Amino acid sequence: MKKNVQKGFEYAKDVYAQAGVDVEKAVAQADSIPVSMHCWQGDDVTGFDGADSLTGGIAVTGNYPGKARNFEELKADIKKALSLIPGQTKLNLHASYAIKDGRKLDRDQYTIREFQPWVDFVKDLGMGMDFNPTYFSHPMMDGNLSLSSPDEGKRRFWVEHGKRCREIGAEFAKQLNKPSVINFWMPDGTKDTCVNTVAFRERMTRSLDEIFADRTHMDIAPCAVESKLFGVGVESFTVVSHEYALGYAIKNNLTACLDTGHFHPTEMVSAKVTAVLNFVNSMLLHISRPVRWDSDHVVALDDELQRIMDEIVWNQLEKRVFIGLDFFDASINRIACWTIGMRNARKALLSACLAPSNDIRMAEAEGDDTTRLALLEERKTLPLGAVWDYYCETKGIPADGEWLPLIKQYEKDELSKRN
Ligand code: RNT
Ligand code: ZN
Repeated sequence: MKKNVQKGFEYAKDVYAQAGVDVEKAVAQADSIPVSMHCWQGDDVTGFDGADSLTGGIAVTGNYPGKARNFEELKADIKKALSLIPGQTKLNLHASYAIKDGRKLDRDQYTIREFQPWVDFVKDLGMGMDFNPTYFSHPMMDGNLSLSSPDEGKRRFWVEHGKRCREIGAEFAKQLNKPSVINFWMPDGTKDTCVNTVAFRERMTRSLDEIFADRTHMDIAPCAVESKLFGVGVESFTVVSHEYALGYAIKNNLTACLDTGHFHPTEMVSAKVTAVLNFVNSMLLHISRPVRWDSDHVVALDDELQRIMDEIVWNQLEKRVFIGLDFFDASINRIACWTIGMRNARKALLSACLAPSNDIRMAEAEGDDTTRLALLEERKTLPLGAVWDYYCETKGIPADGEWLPLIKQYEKDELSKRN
């Protein structure tokens, strides 16, 4: 342990003790909350199953050198990022990252075989794995339609894909002994005004009902439905809007997925957490950073991230809210993207655990809103950084200021050799 880190920690422990907070307990709590790291930041959502372009109304911008081109490179990059991220991490995989090894089979035929190499990879690292059917970047997409396509052949293809993904996710959970959340996001919608919105939603509902009719493994592989406001080229009508997704999840006892980039600019997901949890047992978060639109910038340690983590931790919702990240930035080093975003999520969790939340809540209960505001404000400058550095060091993870040179070195040794 470096001397200044130890000294900083002793000071921080003192300051927090004065605020009535047990630092060791808070660190252990923050460390144990899982955060799911999305595989798709590493290769700009390209995947391995043959897509030549990204469709579905999502977009990656930038052309920073060194993008992972295959399974080996993506694994190496993920491992590098993980060596710089403390805490319980899961890997969040998309079905388009199937390892086919030359076998000719399509998304409606995938089985655990195409993902066993991924399971082996995360098992070695002691991690769990979440999963996503991939309803984009594929020739069977009907434009931007999948499960709501009027083309019955295409609709059936995507229903089968959903069913296969549920089987695969359940297998992840069994082999890894940790729940696997399976998230369904469909980009379905129209560029211009849609007049028979009912027909699209009826087909979507029929498809989802077919996929979720079989209720087996819902305990170990809970399924989530992700809502969205609009996409690029899907501006006028989104089939799985927020009301649709939430309604479907409530009615069918599924998990509700809220992506922080999928709402109107002044709408905050932090304000929705305890509202939504009145009606569903669990929710999934896709934490992103929307800049003016669903831009998927790297997650920053901003007020909204902190508010989300405060809501979860202060209301003891850790077991009901699955936390995942969802962003893709190709304009800067991609491994730094993972590292910065994941470390920020964990910092916000740590800050939530370290805050004197009991006193804040007590002030509120007593109607002392003055004290509530004073404590909320003072909490912002408590010595979080000193505890963070100490936490990283005890986990064998580089403290702030120390991880970036390691990424720069990796860029020189590995990434610069890819072109
Ligand atoms: C798209 C959704 C979705 C995707 C990933 C790749 O707007 O947020 O979650 O980002 O599935
Ligand atoms: Zn998302």
